[in-house]
Amino acid sequence: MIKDHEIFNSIQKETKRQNEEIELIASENYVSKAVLEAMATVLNNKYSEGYPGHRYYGGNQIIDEIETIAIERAKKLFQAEHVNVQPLSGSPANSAVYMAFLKPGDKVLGLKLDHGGHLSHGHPINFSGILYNFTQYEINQTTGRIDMEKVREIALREKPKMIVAGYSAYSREIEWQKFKDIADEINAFTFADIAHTAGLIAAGEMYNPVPIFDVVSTTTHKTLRGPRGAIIMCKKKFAKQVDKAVFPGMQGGPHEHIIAAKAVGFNENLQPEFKQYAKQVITNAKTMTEEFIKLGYKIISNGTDNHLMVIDMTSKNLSGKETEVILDKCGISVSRSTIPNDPNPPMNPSGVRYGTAAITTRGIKQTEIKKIVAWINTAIEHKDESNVFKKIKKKVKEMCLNFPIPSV
Ligand code: DSN
Repeated sequence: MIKDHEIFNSIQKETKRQNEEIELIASENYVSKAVLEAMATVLNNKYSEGYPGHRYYGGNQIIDEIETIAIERAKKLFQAEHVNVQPLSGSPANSAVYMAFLKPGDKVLGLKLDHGGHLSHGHPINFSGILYNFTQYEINQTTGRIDMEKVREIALREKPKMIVAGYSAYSREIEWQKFKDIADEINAFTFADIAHTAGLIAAGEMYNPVPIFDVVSTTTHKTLRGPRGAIIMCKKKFAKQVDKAVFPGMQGGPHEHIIAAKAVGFNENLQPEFKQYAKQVITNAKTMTEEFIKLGYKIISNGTDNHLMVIDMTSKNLSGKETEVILDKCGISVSRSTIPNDPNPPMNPSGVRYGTAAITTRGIKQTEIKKIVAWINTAIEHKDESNVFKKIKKKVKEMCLNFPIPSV
């Protein structure tokens, strides 16, 4: 029985929008019905501050069971020695990591935001940049890749207490072992934020930093295709300090309905079909970059190893925001993105980030990718013609209805 028609109607409209439009935002995905169902349960009703076997409230026997299953599945998935499944999302997870390993004012080395990093990797307007003394490294302007010699040079000069790797808008493999070797030279902690590529790593399609790095965080809702949340993985010797930083350091009661959904998602990640999915995500992204390159678009690093790419729109005389608005009118969602050394501000940057995690979940493959890129190009070439957008939107809808999102 529907009790709240107003919200129900909005949810129905959003379901229709998601089902009839193309999602190319690199950080989004569609979860299974099983993941959605776990979230909408009575587990929401429970307070369970603490950890399995050590709670500050009664009645947590079953909650302990659920959280332990989530932990064990995540450990198996990433070959992790210790996992904390309670972080509410990516930034809270990262704040707990810093709290566990650093004191305010400590020096940290992270990738600059406009080079593909994340706000929580030391941007001056973020808690990370306010509380800690970040030095930033950059990607090489010519190759579009991280220059490990340069990272080493900065690390040896600055001697940070922690080095952060793992990014939000970087399309290439990361040389985890080289980061670790550099960190060892200066006795620094290694922290990987794999929020974007975790699903591809879990599926064995990208290199895994978990066995190498001291501590690794990831959100669970991007390529990992689980509920909106995060986890922290670390070496056993850091388990206590990480757990203490999450609770009571940063958070109160964990969201056990989300933890149950994380467990359901991890179980899906462990299945052979998920490996196939991850492979196809990368194949689709590679196809997308090839199609864009054929049409004269400039892709940072000239290709991709993962699910995303950043395209510099300056050669098309459009900003990232303008492109985002045009494509929105065609039923295609993308996110504007900075490009390295972007002359424009983050709210109106010069690039667009595209990702294939969500569309691949729908079953979209190379044939459709080629059509999607052609539609994007047509929209951009006819940027002032709303009748062109309407025609594209119709074709987008036709394609989408052949590839329904899960749970519709
Ligand atoms: N908002 C996420 C992204 O789009 O990459 C990162 O926090």
